[in-house]
Order: sequence, then C-alpha cells, then structure tokens
Amino acid sequence: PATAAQAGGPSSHGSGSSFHEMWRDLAPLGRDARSGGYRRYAWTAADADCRAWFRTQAEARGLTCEVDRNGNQWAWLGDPLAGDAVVTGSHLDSVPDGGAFDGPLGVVSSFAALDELRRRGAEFVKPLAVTNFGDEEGARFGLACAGSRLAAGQLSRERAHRLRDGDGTSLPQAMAAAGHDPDAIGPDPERLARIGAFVELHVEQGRALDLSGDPVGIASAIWPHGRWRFDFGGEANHAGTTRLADRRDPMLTYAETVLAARREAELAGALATFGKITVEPNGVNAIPSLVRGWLDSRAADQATLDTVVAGIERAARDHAQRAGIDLDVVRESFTPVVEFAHTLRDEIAETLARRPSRDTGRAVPVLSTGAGHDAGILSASVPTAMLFVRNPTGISHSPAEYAAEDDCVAGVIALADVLEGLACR
Ligand code: HGY
Ligand code: MN
Ligand code: MN
Ligand code: MN
Repeated sequence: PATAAQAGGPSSHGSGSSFHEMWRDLAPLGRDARSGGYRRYAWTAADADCRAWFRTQAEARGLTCEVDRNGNQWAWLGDPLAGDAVVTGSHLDSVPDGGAFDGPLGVVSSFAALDELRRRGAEFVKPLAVTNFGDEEGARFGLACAGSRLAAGQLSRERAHRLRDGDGTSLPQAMAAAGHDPDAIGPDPERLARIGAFVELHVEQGRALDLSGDPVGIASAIWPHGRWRFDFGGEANHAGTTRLADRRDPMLTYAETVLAARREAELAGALATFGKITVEPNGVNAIPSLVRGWLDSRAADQATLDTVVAGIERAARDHAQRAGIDLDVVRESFTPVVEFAHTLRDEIAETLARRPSRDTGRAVPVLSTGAGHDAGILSASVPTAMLFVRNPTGISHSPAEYAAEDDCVAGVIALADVLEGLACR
C-alpha cells in the first residue's frame, strides 16, 4: 500500500487507533494481488468477508447489527424503532479493480467517528446507526445503488429479480447462495421514515479539494447521470475469407459511436464513457454478430445530459443505418440531479465553521460531484448530506485512488463534529 492510510490508517491520533485497526483488517479483503485493486462484488465471497468485518466492528462497539430486507447492514446505538435516527455510513463493495477508499473510507470513518464521540463523552439523545449499503457500485448486476434503491422503492422487486450477472446468475440466485432471502426484498418506507438525517463521508472522486487546499468538503449536489446499453447487430463471418465489402461488422459502428460520444461530450462540457463492452461470438478470427456497449453519461444539468445522449444516439443510428447494422438502445438506469437538503447542509456547514479546518482556517468548501452515491438515492426519502475527504490524485475506481493519513483523520473529526451536532446533547 502506498500510504500509511492504506496500510493501517492514522496511528498517531487518538481517533486514529480504531481507524488504524479497522483499516488493517479490511484492507486485504477482496483485494486482487495482481492489480492491487478490489473485487468486492455483491453477494460474492469477498462481499461476505466485508459483511463479516462490518459485524465484527459493530459487535466490538456493542452496537446491534442487523441486515434489512434488501441486504443492507445497520449497526445501531440506541433503539432502531425510536425514530429520528442519525445514520452515517457508505458501502463496502467495489468496481472491478476499484480503489481502497471508495466506500470503505465512509464506513470506517463512521465507526471511528463514533469512537471519537465516545472519547469526548458525548451524550446521545437520538439513535445512531452506521450502515453498509449493499451493491452500491452495481459492478456485478449492472445497476448502481441496488441496496438503497430497493429500500427507497426506486428499484422494483420484479426488475431486481430480472438482473443477471455476466455468467447468467440472477440476483435472487446470488442472494440465496449468500444466505439472504431474495423474496424478502422490496421497499422499506417504515425503516426510512425512522431516519432523521443520513450523512455519508466519501473520498473525493476528483481534485477540487486538492486544488483548493482543503482536507474536507461538503457536497452541494450530484449531477444527473445514467447508463445506456447500445446493441449493435451485424453478421458473423470468417475473418480470413470475407471481403471487406461483404461485411456487416458491428464493431466498426461501435467504434464510430465511441468517437461520436467523445465529440458530443466535449461540445456540451459533459461526460460520456463507454467503459464496458461484450462481443459475440468474441473470437479472434470471427467477425462479430453482436457488439454491446454501455454508455455512462453525466452532466451538471438535465438539459445538457439530454442533449449529449440524444446526440450520441443520433450519431450511432446514422452510422448504423449507413452500414446496414441493427441498433437497439436501452436506458438501463438513470439518477436525476440530487440537490442535498439545504437545511441539513447549512446546519453541517455551521457546525464545521465553528471548527475551521486546521489547514486553512477558513470555512469548509461546498462542491458538487458527478459520482453517484447512496446518499443521492436516499435524498428522495430522507434529509441527506455528504462530506468529501481530499484525494490528491483525483483518481477513483482505480487502485491509484488515495487519501492521505492526516486527511482521513480530518474527515473523522469533521464527521464526529457533524454527528455530535445532530445526535448529541
Ligand atoms: O457510478 C458512480 O458514480 C458510483 O461510483 N456508483
Ligand atoms: Mn464508486
Ligand atoms: Mn462510492
Ligand atoms: Mn475454421
């Protein structure tokens, strides 16, 4: 691991000892030795190891650990049924070869912030919970934030039961194999109604805090974003005997669409990524019959996103039409813009303003993000807020993702301050 935080986290600070031990126990779970990245996919053995780690942390702190009907883990201090709970946490699953911090930094910091509040002798007047939301990345079944979407009623049981992974294993089969009843899944409005505030700490997936010189920031909004599947249908044939003029090669149209996506995004100041592709029959010496490409597109506002995606689809259809390729475009998921609750956000900003950041002495900056989060999904049902911790590389969804030891501690202290303001006398 490149840094102490990755190896064992801050050990020099009071709040660091718990962070240090948690990080040391979590860091090896689901890590790929070759890439150094994480492969913690929903309902796999690596996910089960992370869930066991979560239970251990909860029990070590005398918290009541439960798994809700959708597989999300909750570690409770106080009565889960009392209502007006202050909840903090994030996710432990990852993208393929993901970084160490995206998700886990939020969960570890939540437990460490609770330890810090206990060290301060804080008196809790509301229930508090630490959460691990299941399948936030959607790496295995293709739908991000599945655990929080199910709880918030934004993913129907029927749709969830239709999800398949790359091997054709269905989500219900995977859940059942991991010991979770797939028939239990569904909206959980009573549970969400008992939450007064949800605060998620997350490593920044960008360089805004690095550029501004701040260790911690507050989220203002999550950009609208979505995932579209482009199916290009052509004609399989022999790579060595078929004249170029006789081909209907969907790979060409896919390639032209990827280039068109970059052009449309640049024109609109938005983001467009084709990061996943499947090819049938996927043989070196066979012209493909089908090329499937997944577009991830995001923009600061809805109108821009609509323009970019429409432009990409139009270009794809033009190229397909000229080449005699069949094209089907399916919107697989979509998250509208999330404006974090102003009252909660302002309350958090005031709390943190009373303890200006050690580094800068000025108020904590507010920034938007293009990355989706469980806090974004839950914001439709619960007042939610997010804190970001500086990531000097700005890199995420990669083993190079990084947060420095002191910034991790600054995040824990800030989260503890926020939770103290929300849940303690
Ligand atoms: O895709 C996202 O923005 C998040 O990391 N799930
Ligand atoms: Mn992520
Ligand atoms: Mn995340
Ligand atoms: Mn042959």
